Amino acid sequence: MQEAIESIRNAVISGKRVDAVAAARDALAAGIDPGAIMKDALIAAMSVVGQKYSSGEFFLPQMMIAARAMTEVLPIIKPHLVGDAAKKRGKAVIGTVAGDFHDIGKNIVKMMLEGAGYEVVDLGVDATPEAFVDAVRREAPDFVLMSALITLTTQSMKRAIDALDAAGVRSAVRIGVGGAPLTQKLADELGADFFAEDAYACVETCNRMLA
Ligand code: B12
Repeated sequence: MQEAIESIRNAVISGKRVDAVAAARDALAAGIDPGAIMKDALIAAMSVVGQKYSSGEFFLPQMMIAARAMTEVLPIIKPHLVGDAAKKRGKAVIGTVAGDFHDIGKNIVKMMLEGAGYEVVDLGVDATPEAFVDAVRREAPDFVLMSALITLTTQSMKRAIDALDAAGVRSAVRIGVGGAPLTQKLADELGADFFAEDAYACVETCNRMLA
C-alpha cells in the first residue's frame, strides 16, 4: 500500500499527470482506501511542492504542472469517495475569495460536501464580495464557505463577510473559512462562524451545525 501511495505522490510532485492518473487507477483497483489516496498521496504531494517552492528548488512552472497532475487525479477518486450522498442535507455556496486563484482545496471541499449529500453552488475563483452577496440572495444557502491560500487574500474574506453584513444577509448563513493560511484565531478575527483545517473536518462541522 505504501508503495502505491508513494508512486501517486511522486508522480504528482514531478507533474507526471499520465503516470499519476495510472498510479491512482492501479491503487483503487488494488483496493486502497480512496481517503488515504487523498490525504497521503495527493494533499501530501502538494505540501511537498509548496515546500520545494519556498526553498527555491521549484519555480512557478513546476508548481503549475504538479497542480495540473493533481487536478487530473481528483475526478478519478471522486466516485470512490462518495459518502452518504443519497441523504439531502443542506446547501452551501463556496468560492475562492477575490485576488486568489488557488482552487484545488476548494474543489476538494466541494467534492466531499457533495459526497455527503450537500448541494454546492460554486462561485469559482477570485470571487468578489458582491458575488457572495448575490449568491446568498439567490440561493438562500445554509453555509457560505470561503477559501484562501495567500496570506494577503485572507483579507478578502473579511471584505466578503462585511459585505454580507452590510447587505443584511449575514445572520441568515453560517460562514466557514479555510485554506492553508487560516487558523481558528484568524477565523475569529475575520468574523467567521467556523474554521476547518481540511475537507473532512469541514463536512463534519457542517453536519454538526445542521443537527
Ligand atoms: C498548487 C499551488 C499553486 C497553483 C494553483 C493551482 C490551482 N488550480 O489551485 C499555481 C501554480 C497556479 C499557484 C499560483 C500561485 N501561488 Co501557489 N501554491 C500552490 C501550493 C503548492 C499548493 C496549494 C494546494 O493546492 N494545496 C493542496 C490543497 C488540497 O490544500 P488546501 O488548498 O490547503 O486545502 C485544504 C484545506 O486548507 C482545506 N480548505 C481549503 N479551502 C477551504 C475552505 C473552507 C471553507 C474550509 C472549511 C476548508 C478549506 O481543505 C482542503 C482539503 O483538505 C501552495 C503551497 C501550500 N503548502 O499550500 C502554494 C502557495 C499557496 N502559493 C503561493 C504563491 C505565492 C502563489 C503565487 C502568488 C505565485 C506567483 N508568484 O505567481 C500564485 C498566486 C496567484 C493567485 N493570485 O492566486 C504561496 C502563498 C504564500 C502566502 N502564504 O501568501 C504558497 C503557500 C507557496 C509558498 N510556499 O510560498 N499556486
